[in-house]
Amino acid sequence: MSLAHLQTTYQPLNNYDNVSIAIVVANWHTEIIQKLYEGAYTVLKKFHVGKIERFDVPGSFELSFAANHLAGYGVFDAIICIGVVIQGETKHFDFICQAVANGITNASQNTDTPIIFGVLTPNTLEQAYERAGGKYGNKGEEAAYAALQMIDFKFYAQNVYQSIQPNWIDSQIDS
Ligand code: DLZ
Repeated sequence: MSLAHLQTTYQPLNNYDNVSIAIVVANWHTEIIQKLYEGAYTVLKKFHVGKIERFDVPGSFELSFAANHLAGYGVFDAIICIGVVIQGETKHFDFICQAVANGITNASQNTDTPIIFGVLTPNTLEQAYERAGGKYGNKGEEAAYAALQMIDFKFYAQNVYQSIQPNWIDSQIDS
C-alpha cells in the first residue's frame, strides 16, 4: 500500500469566518499600493474572512520584518505583503527585492505561516498600474487568492496528517 490514496485534492474551506489575515503595506508609490490593497481586501471580504487587519510600514524593505514579527504572535492564518519597487527608478532595486523575497521566504518557513509575496517589481510606473487593476489584472487580488489557497492547504494537511503516527507513515512508504 502507498500513501497515494491520501493525496487527494484539497477543497477550499467553506467558511472563513474564523480566519484572520494581516495585510502589510509598504508606503511607497501609495496610489498603486492602495489599488493593490483594495484588490486584496475585496477578495477577502468576498470570502467572508472574519478578521482582516492592515499594517503600514515605511517601505518594501521592512515588509519581511513586519510579517515575521506578526507571524510570531500566532494569531494570523496568513499574512499578505504588498509593495511596489520600480526597477528603473532606484539603484536600491536589487537590494530591496532580494531582501524582501528572502526575508518573506525565511519568515514564512520559520513561523509556519503562509506569507504571500504581493510585491510588484516592474520596470516602469506604467507597468505597475497595469498590474494594479489595469490590463494585467490586480496582483493584490491574486495575493489574496494565494493566501486563501495556502490556508486551505494547511487546513487540509493538518486534518489529514496530524493524527497519523510517523511510524505508520514509514510503514506505508516501505510497503
Ligand atoms: C529607499 C527606497 C527606494 C529608493 N525605493 C523604494 C521603492 O521603490 N519601493 C519601496 O517600497 N521602498 C523603497 N525604498 C524604501 C525602502 O524599502 C526602505 O523603506 C528604506 O530603505 C528604509 O529602510
